[in-house]
Amino acid sequence: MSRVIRTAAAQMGPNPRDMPRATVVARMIALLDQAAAQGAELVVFPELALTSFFPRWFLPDQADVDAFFETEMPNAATAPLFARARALGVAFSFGYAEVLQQDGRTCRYNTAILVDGTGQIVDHYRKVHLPGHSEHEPWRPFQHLEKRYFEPGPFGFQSVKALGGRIGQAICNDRRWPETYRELALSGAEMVLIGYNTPRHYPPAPEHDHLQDFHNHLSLQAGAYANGMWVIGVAKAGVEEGCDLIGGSAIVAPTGEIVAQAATLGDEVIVADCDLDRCAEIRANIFDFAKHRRPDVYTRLAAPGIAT
Ligand code: CDV
Repeated sequence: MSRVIRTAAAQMGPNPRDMPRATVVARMIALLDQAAAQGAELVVFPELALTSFFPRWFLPDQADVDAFFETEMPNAATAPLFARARALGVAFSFGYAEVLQQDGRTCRYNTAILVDGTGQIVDHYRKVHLPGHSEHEPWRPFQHLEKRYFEPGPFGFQSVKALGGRIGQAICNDRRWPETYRELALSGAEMVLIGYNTPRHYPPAPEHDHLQDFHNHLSLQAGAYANGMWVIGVAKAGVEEGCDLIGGSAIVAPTGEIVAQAATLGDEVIVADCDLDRCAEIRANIFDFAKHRRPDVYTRLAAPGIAT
């Protein structure tokens, strides 16, 4: 039986702060339709797809922060996306800011969900690696307050059975960490979906600004190759509220090769046939985990300490 998933990366252009969710969702439906017309069975949208990337602002009033969060999913704003995808029988994933009550307290996560072709949410991932800072730093041209507005996802990385294979998710900064891919691969993931919002300017190390596109693909390609799995990287791109976000959405094969890449910084669909059986090209050979991996000597990897 074929295990080819025709997969679309649905890159999105900027979401201005005052763009209503209904308008954003209408753009997502247009991208979904384009992808489905090309035969896609899975459409992957970016991190925090429904709103502007609000961690760039210091918002002293919690009500202003909460306006960017979703209290339930699906909800009135996203119901049309769920309905269209279900009618088309297409699976999809997207990121959003999630607030929920857990163990008697309010928790806020940077979340991504995977929805299967019947409209069921089959995976709920909460971002583990939150970049940035938690206090207002006025010296920056823009803030990166993920550590203020979210708490880290407590559940780590796991893949789920979906679309005839095993699919995992990660979000933006997670893609720079080798542990993300290895944890997912060890859970059996054959494909990893990763949305991102990456400013071209990195205030703490501006000398690396010219490397942002390189580091993006370096991370996605290395993660795919060293773990023998498909990686779908999807940007929210372009100039969003004066902040320049990189594009470069890419579908990466288990060999580390980019097989499709976005050419613009706006709403754009790219499609590739992702054969999950191609994972074996790597996993049955150079990265045959059972044969060659040496967890017995990787003792520092899961330990909290860092040698000084
Ligand atoms: N949304 C992100 O996680 N962005 C980070 C930036 C701050 C470096 C990233 O790793 O792309």
